Amino acid sequence: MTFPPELLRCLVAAQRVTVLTGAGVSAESGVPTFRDAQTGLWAKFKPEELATPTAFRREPRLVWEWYAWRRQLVAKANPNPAHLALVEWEKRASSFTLITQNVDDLHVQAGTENLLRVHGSLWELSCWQACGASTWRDESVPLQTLPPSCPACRGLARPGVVWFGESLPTRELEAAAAACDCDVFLTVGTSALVYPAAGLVHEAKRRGAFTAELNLEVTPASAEVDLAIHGPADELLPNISRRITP
Ligand code: BV8
Ligand code: ZN
Repeated sequence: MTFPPELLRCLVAAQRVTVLTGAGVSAESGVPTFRDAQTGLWAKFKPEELATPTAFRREPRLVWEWYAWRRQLVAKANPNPAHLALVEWEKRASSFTLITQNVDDLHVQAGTENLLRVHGSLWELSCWQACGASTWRDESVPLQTLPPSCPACRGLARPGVVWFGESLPTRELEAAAAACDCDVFLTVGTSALVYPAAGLVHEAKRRGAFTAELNLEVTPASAEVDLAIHGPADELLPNISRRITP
């Protein structure tokens, strides 16, 4: 697999590298991407319809059954060469920030350190009643009770993810915006449809970064980036990482 010399030159020279990942990075781990996740029982639902506060308010049990189904899928998944290549790259880069839209925590499992999870995690929960209890981690599969309760007030718990129509966590969003000040911004395995995450690559380009997209298909970002390479992330990323690390 060959890469345009300009890409390798920019990556080798880059002091500050920022990478944005989406569901395509976890596809090879067996985690269905967000848009093709709906199989079997879930085929009749659209993710955008289930991943909302309105759906949860109306049918908390149904929404929790969807998340419980995704948790048991992700529980069987392991990081793939794409996740591991990003861990190696972080070790060698002067400054490296990984922004992920994924809620599967596979970047955490792989060992990425400077990670911004802008859409939360399937393995975290918070109190729907907002009793003040802080977010807690629960990796049990299956969950003890469905829907689960808040350990502090015994009220309804909710998945620790960001739903459509909800604002992204301020700390992560501000850090992600700051990471647009970089030499190279790479967007990997995302349909580039969901904002504000999808806007980051444009912000990085506006601030002078060399921008590249690694994705299986053309996306709305493809025409905007300096370089769009189409192929599987679990092949492209290890290949790039090998070529740029001494
Ligand atoms: C916000 C967590 C401010 C949950 C997710 C109306 C009202 C309110 C807001 C809006 C509105 N209209 C628009 C908006 C904004 C909205 C938005 O962007 N909507 C889109 C659909 C138009 N955004 C929001 O609501 C955000 N909040 O704006 O707050 C606000 C507040 C109040 C009121 C107004 C505004 C919140 C967005 C976060 C939503 N939560 N996830 C959960 O997971 O259950 S988003 C969800 O989709 C995923 O987390 C993922 O992050 C995101 C994008 O999906 P991708 O990761 O890109 O996956 P996808 O399947 O789409 O694509 C995979 C790609 O990989 C494909 O291109 C494929 O070709 C490629 N691929 C596959 N295999 C491989 C591969 N590539 C390489 N290698 C492979 N092997
Ligand atoms: Zn509570």
